[in-house]
Amino acid sequence: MKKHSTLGEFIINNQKDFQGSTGELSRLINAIRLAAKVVNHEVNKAGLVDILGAAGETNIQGEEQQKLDVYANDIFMQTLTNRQIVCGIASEEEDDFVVIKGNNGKNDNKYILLMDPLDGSSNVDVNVSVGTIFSIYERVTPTGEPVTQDDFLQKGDKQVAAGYVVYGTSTMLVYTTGKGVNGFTLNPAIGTFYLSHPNMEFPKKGNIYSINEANYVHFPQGVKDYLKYIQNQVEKGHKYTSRYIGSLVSDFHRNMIKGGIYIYPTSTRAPKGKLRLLYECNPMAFLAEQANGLATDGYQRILDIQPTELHQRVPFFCGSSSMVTTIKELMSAYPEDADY
Ligand code: AHM
Ligand code: MG
Repeated sequence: MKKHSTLGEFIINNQKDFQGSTGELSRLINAIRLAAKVVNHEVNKAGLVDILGAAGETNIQGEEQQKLDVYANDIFMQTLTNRQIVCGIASEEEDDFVVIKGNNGKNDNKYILLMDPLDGSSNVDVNVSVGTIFSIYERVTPTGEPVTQDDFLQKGDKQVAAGYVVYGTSTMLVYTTGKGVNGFTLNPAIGTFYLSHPNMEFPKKGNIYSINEANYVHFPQGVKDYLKYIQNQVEKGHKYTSRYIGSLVSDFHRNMIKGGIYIYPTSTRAPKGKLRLLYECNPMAFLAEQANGLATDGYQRILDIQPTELHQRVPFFCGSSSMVTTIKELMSAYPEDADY
C-alpha cells in the first residue's frame, strides 16, 4: 500500500482480502464515508448558530433548523437507505430498529448497521469534538425477508466491521474489518479522506485515565481501588494523568494513540452504566481488540455479552491491555452484584 492512499483506494485494495466478496461491504463503507462528509460539513457550521438560527428556530432562508444529532441521524439513514446497501438499521436516535425495504419491496442485502449518529452531542455547543460510531453485522435471518430483532441482538464478537468518525480539529474516519485498525484524515479542501494512521495500536501500557471522577462516591469499590492504586503509583513517581473530554470517541481516539484507559462504570446513579452496548461499546471494543487493547464490563469481555435489548446499557472499561487487566483484577475482589 503506498503511503498516501485515499480511503476509496484503500477500500478497493482491501476487498480482495475477503474471499468471495461481492463488494457489498465496500459499498457500505463508501456510503458511511459519504454521510460522514455531509455531517462533518454541518458540524463545522455549528459555531455559526447565532447567525443561522438555533435548533427549533427558523433560519433566514425560512428553513427549520434541526438539532445536530437528529440531522446526523437523518443523513446516515437517508444515505444508507437511498443506496440500498443494508437491510436494517438501529440507531440511538430511533426507539426501534428500522427495516429497509428494497425498490420492489424486496431487499437482498446481507448487512445490518447499528449507529450512534452523533455521540457526545452536548459538546457541540462548546466547540468540543463529537463523533459518529457504527457497527456492522451480517443478518442471521433469511435473506430477502424483513429483518427482525434477532439480527440486531448479536454478540459483538460477530461484528464484520466497526468504526467511528471523529469531528475534531481534523475529521478522521477510523475503522476495522477485523484485520487491524486504520485511520483516515479528511482533507476538507477537496473532500477526500487520506490514510494517515495505518495499523493503529494501543500502547500496551499507558498513563492516561479517563473517567468522570465527580461520580467517585457512587462507584463500585473495585473502581475506587483502581483510582487509589493510580494515586499511589503517582506518589511513587509514576506519571499518570487524568484526561476526560466527555466524548467517548475523542477520549478513545486519544487513548489509542497515546496509551490509556476509558472507564464508565456502574454507579449508584447509573446501576447499569451509561453507555449503550450495541452501538457504543461493541464497536469500540472491536476496534480496541483489533488495536491490541482490551474492553470489558469489569468482569466479562464486552464482545462476549449476549445482548437482550436494543438500547441496553453496560459498564465499559476499555483501552491499553495492561491497564484494563489491572482494573479487572481489582474488580474481581468484589462480587459483580455487590452493594456499594
Ligand atoms: P450521549 O450518547 O448521550 O452523547 O452520551 C454518551 C457520552 C459519551 O460520549 C461520553 O463519554 C459520556 O456520555 C459522558 O458522560 P458523563 O457526562 O456522564 O461523564
Ligand atoms: Mg451516544
